[in-house]
Amino acid sequence: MFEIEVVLSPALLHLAEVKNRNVVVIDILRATSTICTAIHEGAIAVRAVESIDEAIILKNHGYVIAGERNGHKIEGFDMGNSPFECMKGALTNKKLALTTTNGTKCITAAMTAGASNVIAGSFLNIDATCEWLKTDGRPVVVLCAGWKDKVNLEDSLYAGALAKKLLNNEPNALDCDSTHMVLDLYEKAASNIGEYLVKSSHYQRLSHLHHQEDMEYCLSENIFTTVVGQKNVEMLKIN
Ligand code: 3SL
Repeated sequence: MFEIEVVLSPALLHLAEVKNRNVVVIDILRATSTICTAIHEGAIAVRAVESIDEAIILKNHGYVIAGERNGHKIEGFDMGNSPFECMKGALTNKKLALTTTNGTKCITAAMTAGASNVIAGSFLNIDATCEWLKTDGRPVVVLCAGWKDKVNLEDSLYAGALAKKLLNNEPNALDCDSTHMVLDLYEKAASNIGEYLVKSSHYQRLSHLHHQEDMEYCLSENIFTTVVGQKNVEMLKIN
């Protein structure tokens, strides 16, 4: 039986056992989907940083800098947080420094908490990520980035999808109520996640900012098999 704990908000991370575990950080819309896409599209590494100032320092060390606050591209940055900006050779053989409202903070929090590996979760590579975690075999903590410490639907749904795959559809012996919750939620929404998410607050926020195409892309399953995890302070291709 695979050991798995879902942390529904970064505000709850201090309650989870993280040491010697693999932590999958999820910010489906859009940070971790963008990170996976950047690496898949040929970026050498993505450095997730918390502050705008840290990113600006990295620009002076040759990084392309990207980021958003509340969904808006940061003024003066090379890119926002759209996965499409990472495509068509934009990052080939380049290093990206990314700072976002929620997702990149969770990556640094998971690293600081002493995770064995920090993995970027996305629907885009969910099966490959699941296989990597099963092969590694360590217990898994799924950390949902949410929105400013609040729980959100899209990260919870991915947590449910991943838990279902990791548990081979056999959750009965599971001793974690948050994991049961996301499994039930996923069951309800799985037939059409995009439609289910229309009511969610971040879907609404990104719709107003005209990011529908990004959302459609971020909810696509298994369009590549690149698995992305942290080595030292950077996220890299790990398979
Ligand atoms: O909060 C985050 O990390 C972002 O992914 C939010 S946004 O989709 O870019 O607005």
